[in-house]
Amino acid sequence: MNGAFRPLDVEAIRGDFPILKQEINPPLIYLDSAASSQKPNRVIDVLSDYYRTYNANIHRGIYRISEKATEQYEEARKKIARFINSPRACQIIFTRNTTESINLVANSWGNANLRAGDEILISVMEHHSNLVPWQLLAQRTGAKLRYIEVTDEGLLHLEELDRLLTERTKLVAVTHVSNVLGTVNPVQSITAAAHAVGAKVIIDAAQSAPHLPVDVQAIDCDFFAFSGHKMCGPTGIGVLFGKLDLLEEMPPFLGGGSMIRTVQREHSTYADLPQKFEAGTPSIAQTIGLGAAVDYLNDVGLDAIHPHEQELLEYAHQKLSEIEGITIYGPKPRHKVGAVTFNLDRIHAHDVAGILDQDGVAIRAGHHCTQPLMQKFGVIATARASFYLYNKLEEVDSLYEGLLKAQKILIRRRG
Ligand code: C6P
Repeated sequence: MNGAFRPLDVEAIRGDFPILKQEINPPLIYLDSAASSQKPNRVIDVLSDYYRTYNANIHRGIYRISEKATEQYEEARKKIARFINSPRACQIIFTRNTTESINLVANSWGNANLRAGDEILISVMEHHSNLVPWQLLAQRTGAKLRYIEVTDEGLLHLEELDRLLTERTKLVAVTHVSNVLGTVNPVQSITAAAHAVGAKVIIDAAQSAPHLPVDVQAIDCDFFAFSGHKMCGPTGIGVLFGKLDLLEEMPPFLGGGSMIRTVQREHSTYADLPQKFEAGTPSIAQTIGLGAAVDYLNDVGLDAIHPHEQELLEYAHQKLSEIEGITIYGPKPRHKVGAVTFNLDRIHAHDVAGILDQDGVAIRAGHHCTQPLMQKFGVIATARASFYLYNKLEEVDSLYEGLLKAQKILIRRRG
């Protein structure tokens, strides 16, 4: 596969993903990439190559394979910096995942900067990863958590922003793309409005970085967090981007090896960025693997991936809307990326997922780590099909057929 073709050659892409080429019955129809994406050969090969030929710790060994591992690890940092248009590579901090990136900001920047009476503004569509760390921070500091509501259509109530943003607001934490509704939020204008009252902004990009070209300088956010495993990379590697002045003044989050300059019995001094925030042995293979995933996505081209996913979404909306007794949550496809979320009348989402699995169709069912959003829509769970570059229209047909089958089996059984 190479990046020369437009539009996306889905069959060629699928050839890059060995899990999709397995001879199994029924074949795998993977519609759960929002939970974790599949991995192309290029990433799997890079992981294997590291372990087979130059496995060593980094930033310490004065020998060839350690130097190579360090070089590849730091090369991945540069690739990721370019991928999101970070001004400098040292503004890319490697973590385990989005969750850890957000917790890093809450504990380091948050503890140092928030006081009783300050406000943190988040939204009702946040993943628990961009909610619970702020609740904990509010409990530690006496700050107050406030919410941007979600409309019935699944968009943010942005008319409320002027009222919610005041000189008390110290931080705005919003998701770029909702993992449930797929809603794409206007993070650039939210950031500008937050900055106008002096608040800092963190963007949860777990569901945007895999699908949309992102530019942290254009958004002008203060922090930007995402996970490797949702964008063709391995698990165990996440990213936090931060503005240089903020990262420089922030205290360390975790203490230990690699993050220090000098250690005395009573106190220590800390390493420069990014090492100050990378205590202990990092996820070396996974980081190098994420670098390969970024190469892969660049070669295919996010500008080609996005229209393909939109076609899948449009088609899924159209097909699923034909099903009697279905409720689809969230906005029209043009306002979203990646996912379609729904319920069938009188059937629990887990039962829907179970029936689909009999035919090899993998979707996610549950609260998707967004309980306040579920409460807003008055449900305890939904079913969600999510798409990525390797999905094809016929797989939407299989989803559709599977849902009809679920209705037939489960509604008849219940009478
Ligand atoms: N959402 C989903 O199925 P981690 O687990 O740290 O890699 O990502 C957390 C996270 C944060 N924000 C958003 C918007 C997310 O979607 C996720 C992960 C998965 O929707 C697993 S719950």
